[in-house]
Amino acid sequence: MNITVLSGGMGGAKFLQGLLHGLSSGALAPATGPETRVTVVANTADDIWVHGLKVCPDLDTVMYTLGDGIDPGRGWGRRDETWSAKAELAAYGVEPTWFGLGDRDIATHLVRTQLIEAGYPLSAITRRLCDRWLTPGYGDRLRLLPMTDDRVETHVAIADDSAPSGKRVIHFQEYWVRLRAEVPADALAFVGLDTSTPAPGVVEAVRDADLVILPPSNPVVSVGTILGVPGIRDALQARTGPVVGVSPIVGDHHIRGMAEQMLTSIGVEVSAAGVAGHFGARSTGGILDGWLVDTCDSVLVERVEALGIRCAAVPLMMTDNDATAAMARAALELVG
Ligand code: GDP
Ligand code: FO1
Ligand code: CA
Repeated sequence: MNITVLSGGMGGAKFLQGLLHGLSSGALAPATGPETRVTVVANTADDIWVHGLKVCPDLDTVMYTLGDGIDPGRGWGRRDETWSAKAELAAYGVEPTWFGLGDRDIATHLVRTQLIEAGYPLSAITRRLCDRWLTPGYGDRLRLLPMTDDRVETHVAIADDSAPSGKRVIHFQEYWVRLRAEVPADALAFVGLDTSTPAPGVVEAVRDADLVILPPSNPVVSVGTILGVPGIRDALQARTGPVVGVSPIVGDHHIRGMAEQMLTSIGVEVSAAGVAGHFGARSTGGILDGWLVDTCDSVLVERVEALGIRCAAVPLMMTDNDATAAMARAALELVG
């Protein structure tokens, strides 16, 4: 069985850990064959150039998490990290001081940046990095693809009364890391998205997989950006197999991150049903066949089904791999 997962960073990576655990432990066995392969199409609109290095947060969080190199507390960057280079940069007064690159993490960005400068596309570079992090443990059962090889960046317009227009546009990372998303996002700009093209293998992975899963990732700046790459939504529409999503909103709130602010900035109701409606039913031109909501949102099931999307209320907290694998199993059964 071939499964494709459209993933952001931490939320998507944690879901993938549980899915892969469920596949290897046999917990998902009846629904999936012995030879199940997972393709991850990851968001790259969080990417940022800092200190001359190309940093790809969502690709790296998925890669480090599934390769067991992640710092489990932070959910980004490397475990056993040191920060000497960061301290030296701060000593020089070099900005941005608010975006920390760990010494081990910097090696990843140096390899990526020098391969970009040598003319390699991000998809080939990601494969090269995954040879260290994923191939040993997963072989050809797991593939990590950037949504596009083209440069795409999410930028955020915020109020700034010192600016003539009263607004200022900053990189998503500055909004999230420096401002902790504590100010409203007046508007979002996905720089480069409209002219980007899907990376090699992405259209086939989205169109031809037996199942496509939207994990609990940020529906706007993680999944939304992947859907915004011209050709990916069409590939979903052309599918014969189902598309099932897991709500990242539980009890009308995000679990962490900034999904509430992002949904509000695009006028979508911050609820499991609001996000389902935003993605829409495939039968009405949207992308979903099935949608899982948390048990605390069971009152929303009939509202989601009225949209033409199959819906079930199951425990949706990814507290450990078994809990997450149970979510994956519920997703498979909902649309199986
Ligand atoms: P990314 O969007 O995958 O880069 O990761 P984020 O952490 O930014 O977003 C994860 C999204 O998934 C957020 O909207 C969270 O509310 C949501 N999320 C995080 N943990 C859980 C969980 O255990 N269960 C569910 N249902 N959603 C979660
Ligand atoms: N998040 C922070 O809150 N502070 C940081 O200094 C920071 C640095 C950083 C460096 C590399 C990287 O891959 C991720 C990093 N992140 C940091 C997390 C990043 O903002 C998130 O992973 C996503 O981009 C938001 O979904
Ligand atoms: Ca992200």
